[in-house]
Amino acid sequence: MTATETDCLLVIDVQADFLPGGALAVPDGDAVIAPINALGKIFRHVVLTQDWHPAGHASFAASHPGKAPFETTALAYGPQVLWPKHCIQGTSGAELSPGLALPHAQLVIRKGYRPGIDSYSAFREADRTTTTGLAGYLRERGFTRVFLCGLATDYCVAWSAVDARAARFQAVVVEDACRAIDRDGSLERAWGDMAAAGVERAESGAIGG
Ligand code: VGL
Ligand code: ZN
Repeated sequence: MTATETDCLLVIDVQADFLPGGALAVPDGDAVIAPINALGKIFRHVVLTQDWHPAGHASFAASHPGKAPFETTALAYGPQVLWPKHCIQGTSGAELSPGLALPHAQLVIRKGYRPGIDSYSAFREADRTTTTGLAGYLRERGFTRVFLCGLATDYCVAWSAVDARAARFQAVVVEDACRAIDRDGSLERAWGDMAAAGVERAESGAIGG
């Protein structure tokens, strides 16, 4: 696979809270940094996302008395997994990893900033109607394909990839540049959802410039 001028690398949520020692650490999460930096040397166009929640966000278990992290609750838009508090606006846990070597990244899109709505996807919030503006940005820039990497495979990467397809972009998940939370079969389910949506898979070593 060759990266072209109409391809954009989409780096999902490589933030302190998802890395070892963070509030919602993804197992082996820091293993994504080296392959992402290598991809950064291949892709001229890079967009980053940043999970960016206000304190007291509806996706936090602590916002729901009696609920524990990783339980599910019903919100107005449907079922919501409840998480430890993470990626709170302006905190060190929300910062992008200083290990990322992507000085040429062109946009950081923040998501999950509405108090009552989560947003795993970089394109569309969990109510499935509120958009982030990313599809319009990518289209106006002339991109037709996105390559996705980052954290976590089974949540923000998968939902972003599926929504990229819904917005009529080609979507390729770079498997070795992602890591998963993988609880209760979430990773297998996510790969099934992505396959059904027409998301492709690749290894970073198979992508050239
Ligand atoms: C994510 C759970 C909650 C992710 C974000 O980046 O995959 N997962 N917020
Ligand atoms: Zn979050």
